[in-house]
Amino acid sequence: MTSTVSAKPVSWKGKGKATNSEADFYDLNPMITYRLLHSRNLGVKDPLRVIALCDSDAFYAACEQIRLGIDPSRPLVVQQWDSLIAVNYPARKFGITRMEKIKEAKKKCPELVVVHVATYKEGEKEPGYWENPDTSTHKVSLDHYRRESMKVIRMFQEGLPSGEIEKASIDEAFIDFTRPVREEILRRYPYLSQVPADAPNGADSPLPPPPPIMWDGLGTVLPVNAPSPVNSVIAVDAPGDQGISYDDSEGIDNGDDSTTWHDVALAIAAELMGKIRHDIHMKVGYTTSAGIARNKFLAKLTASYKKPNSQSILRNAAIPNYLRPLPFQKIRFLGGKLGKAIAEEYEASTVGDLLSISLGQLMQRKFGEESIWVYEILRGIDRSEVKEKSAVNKSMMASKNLPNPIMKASQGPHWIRVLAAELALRLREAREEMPALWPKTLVLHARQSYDASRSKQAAFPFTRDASVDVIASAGDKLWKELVGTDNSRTTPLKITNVALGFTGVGVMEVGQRSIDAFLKPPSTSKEAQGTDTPVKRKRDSHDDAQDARRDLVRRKSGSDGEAVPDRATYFVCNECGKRISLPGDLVGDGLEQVIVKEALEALRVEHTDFHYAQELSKELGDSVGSPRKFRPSSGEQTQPGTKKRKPKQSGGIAKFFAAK
Ligand code: DCP
Ligand code: CA
Repeated sequence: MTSTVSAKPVSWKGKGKATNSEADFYDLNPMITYRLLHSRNLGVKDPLRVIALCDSDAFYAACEQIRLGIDPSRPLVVQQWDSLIAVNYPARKFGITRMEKIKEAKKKCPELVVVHVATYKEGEKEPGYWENPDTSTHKVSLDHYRRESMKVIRMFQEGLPSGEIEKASIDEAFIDFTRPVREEILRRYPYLSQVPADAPNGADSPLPPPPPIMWDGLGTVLPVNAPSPVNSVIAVDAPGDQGISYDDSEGIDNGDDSTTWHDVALAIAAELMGKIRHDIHMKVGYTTSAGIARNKFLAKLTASYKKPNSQSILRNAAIPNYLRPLPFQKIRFLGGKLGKAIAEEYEASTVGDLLSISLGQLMQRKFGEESIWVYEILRGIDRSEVKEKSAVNKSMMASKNLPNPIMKASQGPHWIRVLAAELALRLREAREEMPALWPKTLVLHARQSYDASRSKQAAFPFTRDASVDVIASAGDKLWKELVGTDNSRTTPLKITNVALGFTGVGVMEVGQRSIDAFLKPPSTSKEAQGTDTPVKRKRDSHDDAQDARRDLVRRKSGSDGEAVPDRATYFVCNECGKRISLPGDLVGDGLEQVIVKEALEALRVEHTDFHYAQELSKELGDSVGSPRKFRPSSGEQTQPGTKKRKPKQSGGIAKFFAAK
């Protein structure tokens, strides 16, 4: 990696000089002390916070261009029915925009490559690129784009193991560079790691002045003084929809001497971002555009400054001139009623128009609790965190708007099958990442004309084989409950949307996994074939996590005490000395050893949880939770005369017993 900032040690003579005297923007150059630099968990208050928003260029169009191996310089659009949903940059040169009709686009560019988005059709397990797909029989599939999106996200994760990444949409993600950048600053400028002996206020002294920055090759640095181009400003919430004007300030240091340590942080983040973007382009083929600034709001705003295949950097000093001309109703959450009310109240249209309104004035009006957020966002302050979203999708929904509404109940199963195919594929793919994923509930929504949607849901069968057939038949049952049958209905039908989805998609616990294996008949269970020798499968991260948990369980409730035979159906708890056994119906002949072992592990986990809960309960005292609330799993051999309580239902082996 090339160094963009001189590593020359600088003598200590710094002071937190304010480079921007703009009273409206009061926090552009906070004093950065040794204490702040050395603190680790400042979170959103970190004065060296650096966030990027990285967005793929003309994403669906790029996905199709790469899938089909088409030259990227050829104009290409992605079609959904008779509209365009993505237009690549060569096609944009012909003036083609999204939401245009195919006919108009072809008139503008006769050599235009038009790809219709993949669709599901009934009877097919996978979506395909069919000839003449029809909205009355087919359903759009975004699966390919989701898969490609995951490839890009994985490249972010590989490129930045210590940074936080939040997927913001199918083709964009926020990256929190604060931590890796701080590590890099301390590595490049080792003199910052110690508070100098002559520092007047010890650790609370400001850092010495930063070294000069060579911005060349790092991206477009937004100008500090010149007003920003109006077009790029407009494209806040809809990058790419507007015409884009290019600013050629690449590599310019804006001729001012106001370089700050935050600028150094931005420059390092720009290096890291540039490298990741380059790798994405080389390895998976997508070009991206990024914005780099001090928070999410500004990073997003900056990302659309110059596209495609570019990155733009918003220095704190450039914030005022970038924000002032921005029509504030383009800011997310200020586009609706709130923005309209503010516009009317103050006869204002740009951010600049509102800067003279004090926080007190905002609060006195009707903007109440939102006043602080409004006041701060207008000054480029955004405290929202970059939060990694759980890898587990809590729900998966497949939905279809019906241009030809369903008029008879018997037409439902056709669409349910189409939606089931999408769900089956999505679950299968999610399980490639996380094998133990299991949807707890299947839900069916149906919207009748313009009424609100109605829904029915049911527990989803506990099976690994979530095939189209299994999902569709569960969906059909829900349909009958929700809509009835042709014979049972007395009121006419006009269903304009059907959606089928999984909710509560989570990772099975150890116990649940074994239950899954139990539920498979031995003849169809791969793992159960060949009775004694477990079939080897590829290890995955889930296995590692499980191993770690098992180690912990072994240490706590371990089988290290009494020697337990290899084919044992019990273990002896180190903590209470009790022998904990699998119930009789699980230990009969014919059950494969690997399954028994898993069930035993599940029992062990639950038993340890019991002890843990008991300890916790003792520590917290009865006011919080009585130890009586917790009990060992039903596997414990109860003393004669002891009243047997119901096993806890939360998970582990108990769930299995409950399900039996
Ligand atoms: N998309 C869609 N319908 C919309 C907006 C977007 O189907 N109204 C899809 C197609 C886009 C993808 O989402 O390719 C990403 O949306 P973007 O707004 O990021 O647009 P692009 O990536 O196509 O273009 P840009 O380069 O301007 O980001
Ligand atoms: Ca995009």
